Amino acid sequence: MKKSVLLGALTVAGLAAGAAAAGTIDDVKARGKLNCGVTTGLVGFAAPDSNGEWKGFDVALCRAVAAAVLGDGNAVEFVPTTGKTRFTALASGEVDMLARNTTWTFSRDVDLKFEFVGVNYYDGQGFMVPKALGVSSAKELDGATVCIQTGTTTELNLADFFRANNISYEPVPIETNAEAQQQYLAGACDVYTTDASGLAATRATFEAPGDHVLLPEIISKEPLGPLVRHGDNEWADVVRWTLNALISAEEYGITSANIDEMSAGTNNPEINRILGTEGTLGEMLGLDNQWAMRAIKVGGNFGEVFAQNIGESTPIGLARGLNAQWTEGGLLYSPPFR
Ligand SMILES: N[C@@H](CCC(=O)N[C@@H](CS)C(=O)NCC(=O)O)C(=O)O
Repeated sequence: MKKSVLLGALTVAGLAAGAAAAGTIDDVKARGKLNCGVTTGLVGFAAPDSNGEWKGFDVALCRAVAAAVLGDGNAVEFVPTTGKTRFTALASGEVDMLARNTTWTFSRDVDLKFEFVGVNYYDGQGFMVPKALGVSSAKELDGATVCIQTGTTTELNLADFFRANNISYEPVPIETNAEAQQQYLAGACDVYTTDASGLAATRATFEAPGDHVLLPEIISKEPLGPLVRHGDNEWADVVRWTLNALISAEEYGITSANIDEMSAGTNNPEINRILGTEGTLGEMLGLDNQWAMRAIKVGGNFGEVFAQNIGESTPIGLARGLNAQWTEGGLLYSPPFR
C-alpha cells in the first residue's frame, strides 16, 4: 500500500517535469482555449447549470484567466476532476490549471511539484450530521460511520482528529461530492465531512436543508487556491496576477458597473496600472495592457464573484469571514500592481 502511494507520487512528479517544458501560455494561445480543471460538480463553486453552462466561484477564475489571455471568458474547456484524478490531470498536461477546492499543502507543492499561485478561499474542514442524530459536537461522534472523499486532505485530518480525541470511526470512502451527498442522504453514513464551504454548498441543494446541521468544530486549515505545474513561471505569473487583479479590483472599488468608465483613466495610479491606462504591466506578462480589465469585466471583482455565487444572499449563504479584504479584517491582501 505504502509502495503504491509512493510510486503514484513519483509518476505524477515525472509527468510534471515533462509537461512543464513547453510554455503553457503559448500552448493556450495556440489552442485558443484554456483547459481548466474543476470539480465534477459543486453548486456555487463549479457546476453546469440547466443549459449546460458552467457556473460558480471557481469557474469565474477560469473565465477570468481565459479573458486575460484569450480575450474571451467563454474560451474555456471545463474538465471535471475528482479529488483523486485532479493531480494526474494537471501533471499530465490534460489541464493548464486547476481551479477547484484544492488545499495548498507542503507535499502537494514540494513533492507533487505543483505551484499554488494564491488562495481564493480560506476554508477549514467541518462536519455535517442529520439533526435527528442529536449530536452537537464532533467529539460525540465515537463509533460513527463517516462519508469521506478519497485523495483529499479531509481523509488525513479526520484520522488525526479522531486519534487526538481518542475516539473511533468507520470510513465510507467516496469519489465525488455527488456520491457523498447521495450516500449521506441514503443513510450510508452518519456524518459527511469535507471543507466547510463544500458542506454549505451541498446542504443548500438538499430538499430539507434545515434537517441537517453543521457541527461547531472546524478541525483544519484549508487554504484553497488555483495551481499550475512547477517550472513554468510565466504561466504561474499569469494565473497568480489574474487572481490578484480580481482581489485588487475589489480593494480599489473597480466593479463591473464602473469598469468601462474607469478604463478611460482615473486619478488613482494603481487603478490605472491595473486597467492598463498607465505602465506596461500587461507586456511584462506576455499579454496586452487590457488583460486585467478583461479579467475583471468577465465576472466582476472578487467581491462580486463571491456575492453572486456563494455569498450570503445565495442559498449557499457563506459570510466573507476570513475571505474579507485585509482592510475589512480578513486575509485577502494582493501585492501591489507596480
Ligand atoms: N480541500 C480538500 C478537499 C477537496 C474535496 O474533497 N473537495 C470536494 C468538494 S468539497 C470535491 O471537489 N470532490 C470531488 C468532486 O465532487 O468532484 C483537498 O484539497 O483535498
